[in-house]
Amino acid sequence: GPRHREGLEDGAVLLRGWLGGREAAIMEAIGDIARRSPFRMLTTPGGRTMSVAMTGCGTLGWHSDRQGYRYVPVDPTTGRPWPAMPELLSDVAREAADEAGYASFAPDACLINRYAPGARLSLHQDRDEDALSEPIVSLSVGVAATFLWGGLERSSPTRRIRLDSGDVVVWGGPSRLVYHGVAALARGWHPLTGDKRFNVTFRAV
Ligand code: AKG
Repeated sequence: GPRHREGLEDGAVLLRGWLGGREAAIMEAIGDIARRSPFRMLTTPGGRTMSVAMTGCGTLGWHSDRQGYRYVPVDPTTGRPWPAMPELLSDVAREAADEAGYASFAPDACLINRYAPGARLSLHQDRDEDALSEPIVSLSVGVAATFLWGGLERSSPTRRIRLDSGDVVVWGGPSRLVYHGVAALARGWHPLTGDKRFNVTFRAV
């Protein structure tokens, strides 16, 4: 659909339809990355298997295991560096950040989340980065999801926001540490992704 922008709160915006027809090229870029660093289900520090499958790109990748959450320069699954961040992805991230008021965003890490029906991401803060002055940029491709947008406390009230394919959310500044998550993915169908949803989150670490 057409692009339009919705303020979520101070420092956070939802750019509806921002990808504007670039979803197929983004899915190709994700496919190239996943051929080199496959999707995997990580273990939380508490020993649970996450329902979202993940991979990444850039000079650092996010990893979780019994030792905790952290960024690592080598993919533990392959023993090789993470695939480089494709220019298409860094361009989309920089342009969206710019539109949201965060100039010259230069992410080091992309985290790629793949949701099958029923997969969910519980409420959390993104706080494994040192660069808390830089925003998070998060794009959606495929089946629509319900984004949970809370506040600065885990107990803050949570809004439910529908994210469609092509939408981008940017949060930073006063909203950088807002708790957020994704409700269990409903059954759906999208021509590019089948019954799945892909999310790419860009971070300066
Ligand atoms: C994260 O990767 O920290 C997310 O919260 C992903 C959000 C999404 O899938 O829309």
